[in-house]
Amino acid sequence: MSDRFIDEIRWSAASVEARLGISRRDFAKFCAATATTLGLGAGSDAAIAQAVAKAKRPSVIWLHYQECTGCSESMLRAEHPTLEKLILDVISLDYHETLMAAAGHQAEAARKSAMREHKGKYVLVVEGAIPTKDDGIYCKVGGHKAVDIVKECAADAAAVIAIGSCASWGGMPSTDPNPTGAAGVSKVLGKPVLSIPGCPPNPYNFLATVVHILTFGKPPALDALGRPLFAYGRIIHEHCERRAHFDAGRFAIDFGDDGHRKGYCLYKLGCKGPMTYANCSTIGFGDVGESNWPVACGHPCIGCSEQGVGFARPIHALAELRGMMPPASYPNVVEPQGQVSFAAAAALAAIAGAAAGTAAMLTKNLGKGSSEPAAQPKGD
Ligand code: FSX
Ligand code: SF4
Ligand code: F3S
Repeated sequence: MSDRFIDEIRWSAASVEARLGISRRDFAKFCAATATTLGLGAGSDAAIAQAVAKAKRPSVIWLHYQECTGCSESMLRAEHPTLEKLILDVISLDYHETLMAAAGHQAEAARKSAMREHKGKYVLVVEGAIPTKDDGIYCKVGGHKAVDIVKECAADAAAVIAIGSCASWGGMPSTDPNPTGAAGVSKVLGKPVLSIPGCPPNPYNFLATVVHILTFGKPPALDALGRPLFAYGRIIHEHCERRAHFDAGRFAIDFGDDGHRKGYCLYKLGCKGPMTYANCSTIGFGDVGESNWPVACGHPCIGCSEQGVGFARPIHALAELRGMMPPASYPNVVEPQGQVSFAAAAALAAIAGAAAGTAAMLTKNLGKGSSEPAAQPKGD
């Protein structure tokens, strides 16, 4: 931990303990973990500490439409800090239909008042898809159509965050034939928005994004779909703990078979990790320890965060590999003792430019026979 960070923690100790209600140690751990999640360099934990301890809490208006509230549930399972801490200390959650005590006219008044008082400064979070078919008639809150409320709230927001796959690109409600014309926020607004897809999304990706905005006054680097690159920059298959089994050609074929019990690759059970951009394997879910994500639990990834994959392709259909086939032509990594394979010898021979001679030399030097008939040097 950097000296600057320790000074920062000491300096803001009173503020942290009094305002956040968590110990300095827990606060330091939260800042360091967030900096790591964001992939930031040395010293950024100090910047995060300062921003979270001192920054004025941004007003957040959180809207819900076609969804299962799994995004909010996912947030409730976050422990560093808990959602309670997030609500009370890091952000000012002024409107959230599921969590707020107010109802009816009082709830509407809370939304209007937050929009008025924090005009141009509040963060709008949208959870759930928005029905657009038949002029958006299929979802109303307080007598107003979802599509109209989203546009109204987005007009004066400092930032718009689509949380979950439903809000990002339509998600499950947009599954063919999509009877309500369910669409994501960016489609409804006609402009890109910051998106945290996943069904549900990982709460730390949302937390880290909010903390980045608090700390640096701008969102983290995004891809063309508005997804933070720190979380969605690589496909799951690139950093999956079962990847070695994929490369070695070891697969589970049926649930509960020997390969499944041994933790082999789930590709042949339909895993969509090779088509899905997310950090599920590296960040885990729910604070129950490492390796808590679908593939680690023994179920193939269904691509819940990826448009065109999740809810669009049959769960157990094979994923497209796009140029990543398990290598079938490599020499074995471990040869049976006393044997040198024809493939290994031929590979070395090709490098030396003298296949037959090198194969013969190899077997001679090792003093061991080849398992395949090697070309013999021409004799008389
Ligand atoms: Fe549910 Fe959220 Fe899925 Fe959708 O997460 S977990 S259906 S992405 O909007 O509540
Ligand atoms: Fe992991 Fe799925 Fe790729 Fe196999 S196919 S290595 S289980 S992401
Ligand atoms: Fe979803 Fe696949 Fe991650 S199913 S939670 S994107 S492992």
